Amino acid sequence: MNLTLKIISALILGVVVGLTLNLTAPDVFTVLNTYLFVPIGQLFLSLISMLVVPLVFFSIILGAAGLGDPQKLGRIGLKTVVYFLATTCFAIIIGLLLSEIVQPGTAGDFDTEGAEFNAVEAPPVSETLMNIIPKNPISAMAEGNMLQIIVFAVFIGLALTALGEKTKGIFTLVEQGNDIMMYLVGLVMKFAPYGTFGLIATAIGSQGFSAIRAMGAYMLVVVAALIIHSVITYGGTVAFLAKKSPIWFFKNFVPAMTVAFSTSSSNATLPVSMDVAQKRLKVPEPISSFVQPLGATINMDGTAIMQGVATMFIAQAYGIDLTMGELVTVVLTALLASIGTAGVPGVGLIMLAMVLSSVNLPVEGIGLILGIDRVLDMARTAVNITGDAACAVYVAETEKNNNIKRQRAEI
Ligand code: DAS
Repeated sequence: MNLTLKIISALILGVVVGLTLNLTAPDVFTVLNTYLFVPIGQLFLSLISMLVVPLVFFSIILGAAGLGDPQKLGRIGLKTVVYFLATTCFAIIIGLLLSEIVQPGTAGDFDTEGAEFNAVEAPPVSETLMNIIPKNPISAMAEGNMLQIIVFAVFIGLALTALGEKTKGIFTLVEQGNDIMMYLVGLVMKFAPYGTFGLIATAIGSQGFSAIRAMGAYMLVVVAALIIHSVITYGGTVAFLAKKSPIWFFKNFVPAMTVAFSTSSSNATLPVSMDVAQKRLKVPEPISSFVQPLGATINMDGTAIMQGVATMFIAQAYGIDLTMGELVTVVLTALLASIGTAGVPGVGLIMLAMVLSSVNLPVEGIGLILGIDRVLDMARTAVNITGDAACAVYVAETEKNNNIKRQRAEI
């Protein structure tokens, strides 16, 4: 059985075991969860998280150097960022429209009196963007500050390109470092089915069927918006911008989506999503190494959808009508919040407080959706990294066409 099938089977088995034990034998679930599910799940999460910083560092250097001249890096950077911003805005609008049609916040009596949430002060996005230049690159790596690591690696990559032959030895070292990281990714991926099973059994089992049932309408709208956005935006990107088959894209990217689903972490999934994009979607390494780490850090369409739907759900639950001006504010702040969201579990919910505050909605309303967020985090993380891969496929295809046009012009 190939790895994809093994991972999907493990995912399904984890859901079935988690739900069944939670419903029929909660005590057995507690024991198995403590001594089996959590340990193997955390072991897998630690193994892939261990590779993220060195892999992003080496691959971004190669990406920036491999793209050659800064002009090409600038062109690809601009294409990538414009795509990220456009698709995130589109994602939020899908979430808002669907919430307006379905009205999930009016689907039941929600205990708004009892709802509470202690908002952790999220760093303002302006601060995040101002801090992207690392004062101390080593501490940026130690803290896992992905934006600062990316910026430092881009500078090194540009320097390697500028210095050319003089730094050939260093370039070779970086290439070998990246090869080592990608080899280790392959090794860790053999453990993915077991890790996926453990993570899913823990997450689904500890959530319980009751939480899933109670938040049915809200979950339905978020999941439906995630699917609509993936099919229309990413399917459309692959079909019309990259002129490839969407079925080919989603079928080949499933292993990465499954790992994202089970880990709920874009950062932790990055080694896998880059490996899958390069080997199965044939995205050239320099483009994959630039687009996907940047996307895992600032491009979170799935999170933006959750933030749009959650804002509408909470407004509806409190009987508050948002004006068109407030809806535009929600789109802008959810866009900024998804840029500021780190690629780790649950951060999207913390950034939601920023979106709610922007339209004076009660932040404690997050208490209504807290219980189900862990499950939804899996689905939105899978969408987050799929958007990065769709962008990489689009950029790779248009760059290939650019090169062909340039070669024809030179003949
Ligand atoms: N789980 C985050 C991620 O890694 C996103 C979120 O919390 O919404 O993409």
